[in-house]
Parts: sequence; structure tokens; C-alpha cells
Amino acid sequence: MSNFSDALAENAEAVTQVLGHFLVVDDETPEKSLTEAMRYVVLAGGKRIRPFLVTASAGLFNVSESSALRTAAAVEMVHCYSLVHDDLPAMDNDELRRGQPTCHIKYDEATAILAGDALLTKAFEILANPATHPDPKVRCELIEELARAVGEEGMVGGQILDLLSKQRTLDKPEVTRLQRMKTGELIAVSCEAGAILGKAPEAVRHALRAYAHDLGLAFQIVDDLLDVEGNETDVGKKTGKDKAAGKATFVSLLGIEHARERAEMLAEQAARHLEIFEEKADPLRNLAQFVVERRS
Ligand code: GRG
Repeated sequence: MSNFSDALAENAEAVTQVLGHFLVVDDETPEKSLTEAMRYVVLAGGKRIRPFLVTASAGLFNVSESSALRTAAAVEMVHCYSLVHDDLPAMDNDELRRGQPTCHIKYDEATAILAGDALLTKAFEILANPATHPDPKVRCELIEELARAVGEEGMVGGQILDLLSKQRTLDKPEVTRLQRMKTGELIAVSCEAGAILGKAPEAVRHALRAYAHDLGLAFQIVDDLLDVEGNETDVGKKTGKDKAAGKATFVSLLGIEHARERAEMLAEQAARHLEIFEEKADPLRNLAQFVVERRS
């Protein structure tokens, strides 16, 4: 697994450089505090799992490094926006993220809202640029799929279900649907992005979607486990929040042991969907294992 950690770190470094290149602070402008806040958010680390999914899936289809990294950076910007808005007082009201003060604590609430908004829109600006892919149809499809994954049918819809879940305890199918929307759809589009960039046929895309579906659920179960078993220093954010909020999670519904077994089973199942890619999909197989073994 240490080779995989190196590969993840190397990819994270490459994506971080591209992110930095897209967000340059112009000291001459009065609005520079907004760019500073955007940089603070995206350059704060994080595991960069979604960008890894983009570049690993792009690697299956001989996509150029520059196309893959630009798309990976756009996806990470959307992820970072969601974290900034999720941490706001109106949502989860968190003060720690990736081991450092959340954006609204470091700056202020208005700046955090605007930094999130600007990261979301910047992501689509990057995808629309011909430097991301010469074929406008490919760029349109990337934009459409990402927008669908993070809008009301996906991440934002999942977030409202999550907020509403404080009023009523959800059952297992409801929690599964919520999590699939809130975290699963962005993970799925990250996997599919490589196939879109590589103009891959539908059967191949179907296999990647099946992998991503299982991976997304495994990821979320481990996230729930970390909320119960992890500590603030390792996880980089406050833990024990789900129980305090009285929220139904995979852990509250299945118990710790069964939740862990389910996550491991899903990661194995995810890897089985990759057989058609043979050893070229090893980075995606290793990621599935990493997701269930992670401690942060
Ligand atoms: C506010 C529009 C809006 C959406 C919020 C995804 C989301 C919806 C909120 C994030 C809050 C959260 C803790 C969700 C659970 C799963 C998750 C996305 C965890 C964070 O992702 P990691 O572990 O984080 O990949 P890093 O920091 O490594 O990038």
C-alpha cells in the first residue's frame, strides 16, 4: 500500500499545483481577499480522492495529462466549495476542517459563502475552456454531468435531505439514497470524467459507474465509522457529530462491526467491476482498498 500512498501523494501534488495556478492573488485589486480565501480552502490539503479518481480513470483511456489534471482540479474545487458551505453556521457550524480553522472562522461568513460560490463557478469556467479538451461536445458533457451530480438531483439534494433528517429518523433505504446523492454522485462523476474525456463506449462507462457506486457507499460507511471511532486530530474535523445530532447513519443502523464488514465487502465488489480493464485499473483497485483502510 505504500506505493499507492506515494501515487496518491504524487497526484495530489500535481493537482495542487494546477489549483494554485488557477487562483492567483492580484495584490493590486481590492477583491484579493476573495482569491486569498479560495486559495486557503483549496490548498489546505485533503486526501484528493476525487482528483485521483479523475486522473486514474483518464489513465484507462490515454487522455492527456493536462486534460486530466484540469478536470481533476475542477472537481476538487467543487468538493472544496461543498466543504466550505457545509461548515457554515447555517449548516453544520464547524470550526475545524482538514486540521485548520474553517473558512468562515479564518475569514468571515460572507467571505466563506462567496469563496464557495466562486470555487463552484470557477470549476465550470475551467471545464468550458478549450484547453480542457479540444472537442466542445466533450466539454459540454463534462459540464452537464458535473452539474447534474452536484445539483438538486445529487449533492445539494442530498444535503437538504441531510438537514431534514434532523427532524425524523431515516431508515436504511433512505440513508442509502441520501448518501448516494450527497457524496456518491460526485465520486461517480469523478470516475466517469476520465471516460468522458477519453470518449469511452457505454459498456465501459457502465463498469466505471458500477465501481463508483460501490466505492461511494464504502467511502460513506467509513466516514460514518470515523465519526464514531476517529479522533479530531487524525480526522482533521470534529467527530461524534452524527450521534450528537441524533442522525441515522450506516453505523447507527448496522452497528460498528457490520458497518465495517459492509464497507469491506463493497470495496471488494467495486474492484470486481474493473476486470475488463485488467491491470490498467490497478490504481482504482488500490484506491478502493485505501478508502476502507483510511484513518482520516
Ligand atoms: C453545502 C452544497 C453543500 C453540500 C454539502 C458533501 C457535502 C454536501 C458536505 C461535506 C460534509 C461531509 C463531511 C460529508 C461526508 C463525506 C465527505 C464529503 C467527507 C469529506 O470528504 P473527504 O474525506 O475530505 O474526501 P478531504 O478533506 O480529504 O478532501
